[in-house]
Amino acid sequence: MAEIVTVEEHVSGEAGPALAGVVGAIAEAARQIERRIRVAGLHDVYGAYGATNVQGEQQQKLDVFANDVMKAALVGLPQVAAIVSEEDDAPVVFERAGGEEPMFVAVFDPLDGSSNIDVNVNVGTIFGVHQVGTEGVQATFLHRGLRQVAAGYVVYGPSTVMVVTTGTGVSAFTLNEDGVFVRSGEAMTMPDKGPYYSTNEANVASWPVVYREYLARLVGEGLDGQRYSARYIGSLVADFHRTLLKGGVFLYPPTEKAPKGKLRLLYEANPLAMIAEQAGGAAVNGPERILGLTPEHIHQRTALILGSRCEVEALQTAVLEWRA
Ligand code: P6P
Repeated sequence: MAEIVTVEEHVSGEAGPALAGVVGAIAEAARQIERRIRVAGLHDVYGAYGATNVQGEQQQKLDVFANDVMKAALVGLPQVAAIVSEEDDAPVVFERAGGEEPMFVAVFDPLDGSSNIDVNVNVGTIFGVHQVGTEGVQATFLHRGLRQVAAGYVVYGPSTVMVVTTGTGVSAFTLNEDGVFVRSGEAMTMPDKGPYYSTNEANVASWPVVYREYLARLVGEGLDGQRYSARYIGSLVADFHRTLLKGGVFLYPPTEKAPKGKLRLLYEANPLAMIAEQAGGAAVNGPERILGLTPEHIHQRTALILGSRCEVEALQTAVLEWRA
């Protein structure tokens, strides 16, 4: 019988009890989100909530539910100083007695890809955790992704899997019949190339030409002898999870509609970039490493190309030469 290690036990062993408490709270929220999603068709939780979020997007009822559940799980932890959510205009700073060491800020997209729920397609929760430094809580919101002390996501699918890193490798935890996230993978590494590219090809005509030429290479002769198939679920967490396990590249380049990129830096790109790098992959915005970007505001968007080192480095090289 394989040893049962929970996500809380694993993180505590890697990074101590305080950070394990934060990741454990996110796991508890994920359990509640999974229970609601699993029977979404039986309750009036499909469809729009009737409001728009700071992103200008129609909030789905489950977006609001997931956001409320994540906040409720984190607000009670003395080591959590504040949170940043895709669904909230501003950070939520908790009144803390102070003196608690260490203190953390959690940033998250509580339910990414939620419009897919109505058609029973995978969705996910994405999170990053930063430690409050001497600069104080407010400065923590604009930390570079390099300073994340933990990052990960939960993909709700045929099974519910939580993938986490605290900076010493990537591990996976599968939600079991008793509602416990049990370790199902450790020291996970991303294949160094192929076989999939993952992008919304309807946007190709509006990409900068260097991205169009790069995609034409993948579709045509391939890269370093690797030929490619297309896979695009339209749910970032699911597209990334496949890329982590099977290899290849996910691309969301700048488009005419989103010239600075569509995906959010703090709570989508940075957490997945940390997982990608910890698994031996890479993540860029085109020319630059995602984790090295300094955010200007909490809902900043970015272009995002991440996955296997071979494909991401080939794209980054092409963009740098194109710009030169
Ligand atoms: P498009 C879902 O709305 C999301 O934020 C990500 O999960 C996904 O990768 C992306 O947008 C899909 O965008 O423009 O291809 O529909």
